[in-house]
Amino acid sequence: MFDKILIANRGEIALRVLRACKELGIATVAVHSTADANAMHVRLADESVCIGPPAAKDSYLNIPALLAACEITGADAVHPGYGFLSENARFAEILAEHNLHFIGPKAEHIRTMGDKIEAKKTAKRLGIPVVPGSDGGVGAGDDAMAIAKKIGFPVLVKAAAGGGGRGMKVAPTEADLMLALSTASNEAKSAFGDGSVYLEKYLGKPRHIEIQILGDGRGGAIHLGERDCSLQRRHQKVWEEGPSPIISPEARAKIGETCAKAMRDMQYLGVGTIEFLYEDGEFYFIEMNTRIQVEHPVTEMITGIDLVNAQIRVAAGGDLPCTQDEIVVNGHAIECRINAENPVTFRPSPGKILQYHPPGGLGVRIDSAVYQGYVIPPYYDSLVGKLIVHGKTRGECLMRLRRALDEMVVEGIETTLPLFRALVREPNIIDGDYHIHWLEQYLAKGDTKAH
Ligand code: MV4
Repeated sequence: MFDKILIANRGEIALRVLRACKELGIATVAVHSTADANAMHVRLADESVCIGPPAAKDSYLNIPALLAACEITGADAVHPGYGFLSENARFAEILAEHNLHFIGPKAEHIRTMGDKIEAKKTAKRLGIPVVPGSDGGVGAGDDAMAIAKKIGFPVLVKAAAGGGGRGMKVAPTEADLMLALSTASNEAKSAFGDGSVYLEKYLGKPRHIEIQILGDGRGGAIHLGERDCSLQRRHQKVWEEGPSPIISPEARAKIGETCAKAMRDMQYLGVGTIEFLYEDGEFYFIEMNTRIQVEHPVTEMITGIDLVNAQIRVAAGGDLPCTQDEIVVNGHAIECRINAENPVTFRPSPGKILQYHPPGGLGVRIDSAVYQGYVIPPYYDSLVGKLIVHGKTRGECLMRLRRALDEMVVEGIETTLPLFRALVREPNIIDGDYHIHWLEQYLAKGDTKAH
C-alpha cells in the first residue's frame, strides 16, 4: 500500500480523496495554487505545497511543479481526481518514469479511450454495442456521402479528439453533410490539434446512461450498475441519479455484464465509466471515461462501495472490494450539482459565502469543500458542492431531496439551488420522464420557477 499520496486536484474532489486516504491510514499531500491557499483540503492535509499562480496551466496542470512537490514531500503516489491531468496518458507515463504511482488506469488504456475513434473500435471488438456509424475516421479521400447514406440521415459528425460534446456537428440531410464535416474538422483542428472526424447515426431523444466499472488490472472486473445523467445543460451534467428510472433489472444485468466482461478482457485497471445513449430499448456506446467521475457518489450511495478507496487499493495491487454477486443495488440516489451561478442565466457568481448551512439527516450527503467565509475563486469551475440524497425508493428519495434542498442555505453568492427546488417539483422529473434535451427545452421555456 502507498505511504503518502499527493492529491493533484482541488475543491470537493481533493477533499473526497483526502478522506479516503485518511481512512486508509495513508499520509496526504495537498497541492494548491496561490488562489486556493485557504482551501479546506489544504487545511486538512498532512502537508501542503503551493505549486503556482491561479491559472490551471501554471498550477494544477503544471507537471514539473507536481513532480517537484512529490520530490519535496516524498510522496510515492499521485491521485489526479477528475478533470486537469486525470486522463492525461503522458502524465501517467512521466510519473512511472519517476518511480511514482499514478492512481488510475494503465497509460495505454487512457490513451486508447481518449481517442474517440480508437475507443469505439475497441468497444466494438470487445462486444459492446455501439452507435451505427463509419468504421473509423472519415477523411477527405473517403466518400463521406456514401458512408452517411449507408448510416441514414440525420448523421452526427464527431471529432476523434473531442468528447463531452466538443467538436460535434449534426448533418440533418445530405445537403448539410459537407459543411458539417469541414466545420467539425476545422474546429477540432484548432481546439485539439487533431482534425480527424467520424460519423454516427444521430439519435434524436436518447437518455444518457453510464455504467460504472472497476477492474483490478489482472483480468478481474465488476460493474456497479448505472447512472442516468440525461439532465444536462451545454454538456454539463446537472442532476444524476441511479438506478435509472427506465432501466429494468434484466437490462441492467445484461449491459453491466457486457461491460464487465469487456473490462476483464482488457485487463483494465481502476475505475471507469462506459457512456451509452439509450433509445427504444437499445444501448449505444459513445465514450469511455478513465477517471473517477463527479457523480460517483450516486453509485456509492446505492451499492455501499467506496469507489475512491477501491481505486487506491487496486492501484496498489490490491483486490476488488467484492465479487459481482455481492454488488446489490439498494434503493435510489439523486445528485444535484450546486453551482455558484445565477439559476436562470447561469452567469458565474464567484465571491464570499456569507451564510452556509448544509442539510443533514438520514440519507443526505454533501460533498463540498466550501465553508462560511470561504471565497469561491473565479479561476476554476463554479461547483459549490454536490447534494446527494438516498432513499429506499425513488419516491422517498425525491421527498428527501425536496426537504434537503429547502433546508440548505448558501448566501453571499448566487447559486443554482432554486433551479433544483423547481426541478424536484416538476411532473416530468417526478415521473422520471425526460431525455438529454429535456433540461435545455425546460430552461428555454423561461417560465421556470427557478428564482
Ligand atoms: C450523440 C448524440 C446523438 N447521437 N451521438 C454529447 C457529448 C458526448 N457525450 C456525446 N454526445 C452526444 N452524442 C449520437 N450518435 C447526442 C449527444 C448529446 C448528449 C449526449 C449525452 C448527454 C447530453 C447530450 C447533449 C447533447 C448531445
